[in-house]
Amino acid sequence: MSQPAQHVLLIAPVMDALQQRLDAQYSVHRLYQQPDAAAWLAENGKQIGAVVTRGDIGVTTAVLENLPQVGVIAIFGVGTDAVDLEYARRREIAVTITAGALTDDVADLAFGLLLSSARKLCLGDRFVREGRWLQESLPLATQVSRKRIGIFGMGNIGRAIARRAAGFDMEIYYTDRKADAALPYQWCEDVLSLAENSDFFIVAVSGGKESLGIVNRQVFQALPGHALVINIARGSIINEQDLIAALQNGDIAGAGLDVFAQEPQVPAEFIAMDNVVLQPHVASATHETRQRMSNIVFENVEAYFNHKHLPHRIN
Ligand code: 8YV
Repeated sequence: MSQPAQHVLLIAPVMDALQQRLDAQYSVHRLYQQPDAAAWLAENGKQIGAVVTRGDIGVTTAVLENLPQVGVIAIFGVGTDAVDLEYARRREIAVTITAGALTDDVADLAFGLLLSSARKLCLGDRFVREGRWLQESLPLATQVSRKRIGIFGMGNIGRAIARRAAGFDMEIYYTDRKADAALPYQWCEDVLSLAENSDFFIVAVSGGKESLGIVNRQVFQALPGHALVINIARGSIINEQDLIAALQNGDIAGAGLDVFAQEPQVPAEFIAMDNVVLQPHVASATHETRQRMSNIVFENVEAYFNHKHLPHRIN
């Protein structure tokens, strides 16, 4: 077997420490810095052995078509929705993710958003900074403990959110493709029945074709009027226009969002609403987790070029 080329194509910037490690070991090409990416690919794509990209960015099939020797797509993240896995399978390109590394951080941020939305933490912070405490009092907030939480998607992250919810003595409901008899939580057969049972509705399902726009007007209407919607998964799962309408009509009471349909663009309607807490897609963005993610990506690229078993391959 011929030695694969030790050239790495970086689709988008990743953590500096990872870029430095890759630069030290391989010939790294940064597609995002090419003024004419198509021309660069046509000329240089043949030498690329490994693609490194982020979960939220992925890599297009059009790019992969220019990489005849590529053997691995190492994703800095867990989302595979921006990679055509079927195409990768046909070409026998391995896909690796940083599974496990970010579960706790994402669950923590889901709870951070839940607490910030319910207890009006951002509003309270602005209230103090603006000196309004001197004249008035902050409107009452919503209790979190012992409420009903509905978790859409019971993968690793959904389960980590449920464990945190148990610490708040919450009643835990979830939906997924099928019930898991080992889980001590109440399964709902679909998103609508989950919504009916949710004071807090958490989107923790994978992005991609199957979940595209699935949290829509019907779901918002099935939620109680006091419900808060939290999304730490993908912007594509929620129909953003329907969410804006539901917030404007008072079908739901608020939202906490880390992800959006067209990042980094955030609809002006969300920015104008005091009952929406916004974050710039940072659920996995802690020093500790990003370091672990970097190590995993590097290990997979290294294993690939050394013809070793890829430790985090998913296909
Ligand atoms: C990252 C993500 O923020 O895991 C994913 O799929 O979207 C996030 O953890 C992203 O991949 C890095 O920018």
